[in-house]
Amino acid sequence: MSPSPKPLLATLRGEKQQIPPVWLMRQAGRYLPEYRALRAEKGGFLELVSDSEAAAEVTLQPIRRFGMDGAILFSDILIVPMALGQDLWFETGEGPRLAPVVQARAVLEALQLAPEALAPVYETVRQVAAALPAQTTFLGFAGSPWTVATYMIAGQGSREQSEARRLAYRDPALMQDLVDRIADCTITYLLGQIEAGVEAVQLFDSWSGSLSPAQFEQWVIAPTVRIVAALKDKAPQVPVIGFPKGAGGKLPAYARETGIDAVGVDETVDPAWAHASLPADLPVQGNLDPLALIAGGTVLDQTVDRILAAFVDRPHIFNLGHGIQQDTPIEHVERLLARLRGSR
Ligand code: 1CP
Repeated sequence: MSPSPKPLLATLRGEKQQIPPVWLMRQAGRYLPEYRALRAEKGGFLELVSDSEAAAEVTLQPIRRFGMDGAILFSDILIVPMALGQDLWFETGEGPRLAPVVQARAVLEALQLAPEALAPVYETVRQVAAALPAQTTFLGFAGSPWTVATYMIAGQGSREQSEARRLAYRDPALMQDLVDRIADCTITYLLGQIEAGVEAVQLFDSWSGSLSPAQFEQWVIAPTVRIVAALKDKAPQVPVIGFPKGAGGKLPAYARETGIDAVGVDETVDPAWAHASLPADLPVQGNLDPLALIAGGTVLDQTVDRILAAFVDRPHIFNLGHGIQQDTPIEHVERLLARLRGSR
């Protein structure tokens, strides 16, 4: 096998690589000193995201430092609620906050997409696309409707997504309208990213794990089917990665039913089980425990080797099972990459 010009994109299209391409979720962020410096200069996270030149620079930082096979657009899943008119800010040391929370129809009805709010993101995409090395694949992304809804309903990250799950039982029609509205906006947003230059997109469903099987069908699988179909209609050449974190035993149904081109697997899933249970030849992305990366040493090496061995017979994109944490030593990322690149 000769190496592909864009190994990550080729893998997403079903081509197995000798050495799996790699990128890390949240690879642009606070574990990098060059990120912390630029964020301090700009004043905060939202300032960084809305400054296209700075956001493009942050997107490129892990590519320059590590030569990752994929560059992920520097933005956030909460840009969609912001574009729908929900105020978004960051509490220092805590995280994102949204107001007002969506618990009643009147609040939902007041939300309307303001397309100009997404314009800085498309400008970031254009700048990154012009600067990226030829072998690097450019990934756009959005949150999945369920995960975005959990923030819109609770106003912040929430334990077991209780507020959203309660609302889904109490008023399923309201929940459906909210999920539909987020899905419509997500389709527009991802098509905008594609038009501006991303080559593949990932749907982050970070909080799909708290749903019962029937709710998972309704709030995760069904909206994903709709989004993937709409993207395929307009941009059939652009692969879609679905990442239903915490889906566990519901992964095979998700992979079969949604139409996604590749599936992200979190670290709680046994890679050998994933290989045996997922459709043959479906590209799989994952699934190193971010804490094994922090641990480093032989624990890291053994965990990496086990993942490589499990997915050796299918297209595999090496990644973490969830985002990289801010106290991850940079030398451990380097050790991981050396292990992968020397693996075959
Ligand atoms: O510098 C800072 O303080 C901000 C930290 C930060 C960063 C670096 C946030 C706030 N967002 C981001 C960037 C980000 N977020 C990216 C950029 C590209 C990359 O991967 O390098 C991406 C893809 C996301 C996606 C995202 N945002 C998700 C899905 C992935 C995941 O980790 O599960 C989620 C759930 C969010 C919400 C969010 N944004 C930021 C925080 C701290 C959170 C979590 C809040 C919470 O649940 O309490």
